[in-house]
Amino acid sequence: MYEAQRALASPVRNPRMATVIGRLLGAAFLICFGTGLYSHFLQEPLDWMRFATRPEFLYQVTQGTHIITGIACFPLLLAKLYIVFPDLFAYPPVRGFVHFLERASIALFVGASLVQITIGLLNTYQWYPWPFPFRQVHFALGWVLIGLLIIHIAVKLPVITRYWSKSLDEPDHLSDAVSGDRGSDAEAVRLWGTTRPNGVTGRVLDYIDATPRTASRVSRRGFLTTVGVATTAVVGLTAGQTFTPLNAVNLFGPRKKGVGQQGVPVNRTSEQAKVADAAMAPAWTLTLAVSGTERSFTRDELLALPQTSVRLPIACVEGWSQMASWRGVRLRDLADLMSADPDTSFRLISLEERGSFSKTQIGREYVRDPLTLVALELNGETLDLEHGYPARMIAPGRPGVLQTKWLSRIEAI
Ligand SMILES: Nc1nc2c(c(=O)[nH]1)N[C@H]1C(S)=C(S)[C@@H](COP(=O)(O)O)O[C@H]1N2
Ligand SMILES: [Mo]
Repeated sequence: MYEAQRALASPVRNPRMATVIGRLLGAAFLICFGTGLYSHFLQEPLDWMRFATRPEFLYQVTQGTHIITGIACFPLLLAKLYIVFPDLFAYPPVRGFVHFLERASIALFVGASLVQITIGLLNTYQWYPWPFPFRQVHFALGWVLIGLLIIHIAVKLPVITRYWSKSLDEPDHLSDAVSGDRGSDAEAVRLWGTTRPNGVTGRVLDYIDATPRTASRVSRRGFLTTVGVATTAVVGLTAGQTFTPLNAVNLFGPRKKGVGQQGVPVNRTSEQAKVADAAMAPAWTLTLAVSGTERSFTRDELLALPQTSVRLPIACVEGWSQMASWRGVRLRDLADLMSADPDTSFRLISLEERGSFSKTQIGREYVRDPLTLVALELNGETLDLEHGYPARMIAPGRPGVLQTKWLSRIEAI
């Protein structure tokens, strides 16, 4: 055990570096968790919840951030694992109950985070090589991870506070030990290292034996640069699917801006949704149902109502988004035509018969918003079948999954 640790000693494997990377990782986790919760509750709101409809690109930003911070976790988590890897061989493996809890929670934390970011990434490619429902598991794991993160931070608080604000160039415990400060050496061992069976301090002294100070500083910087470059690369080469300025270097993002019918990517096609016949049928109507009264509108009748033009993005939970121009009838006007109460929320029903997004709900804050349309046109043309012809929902700040395509019925709830 001790030999294994000795062989793995490296200038980047120290508590200061673990704190530096841990801080970045913790920040990425928290942002990812917060934006993920927001996305979750947009899709499954609790009764009392109301959501902001401005800025209209809000979800584009929050979900883009969710995917970007999730992707950033890959290099950061790998870096962190690299730094603390020798701890796997700590001797004795378990020093008591608290130590056992600490090690078990970290093992769970590492395992769960790897699963979490991997299924999240695969989801952005719409690849589901597992037998469980993605969204529920991703949501539950998010809570598990936050719980374990809190335990981890609590356990490591002494190390974190000791190394929080030290610059990499400042002498730290390890170099203090070089200069013969046995007190802080012992403290560093208590906080981080292990003790040899004969009582001589283990890792810290090893590390000192192995690495002259100047060399260690260079390779710490080198390590941070590598992690920085790797993180910038994975983020920079996918973020173009959300942030237009990076579109040209969007190599890994599953969707490209402007690629697809009418310049907008398509998520679920009419073929996958099996709606082509019903959508193209001349007999199509959109039925509105409010407190017992029903009224059906043909597409021509909808076109004869006052039309509004808006610019709103499609912002998919998978991270890609695309701004577009839409034209159609305000949902608010249709609700007023049906004399719906201003507090009414609606259920949107698609021609699509199966599929988790064939029925969605739209809260009153969106119904009353002047930008919320039953869209009939996209980017100056009749809405393409793939984008939801004859009519689809488009509302500010809503996730793409709730922008129901191929509408057939809108009912008050
Ligand atoms: N009926 C129906 N509407 C739907 C979907 C669907 O599967 N069925 N997918 C949604 C998703 S996940 C997104 S991101 C947007 C994409 O719209 P677009 O294909 O026009 O870009 O449509 C939404 N509307
Ligand atoms: Mo989506």
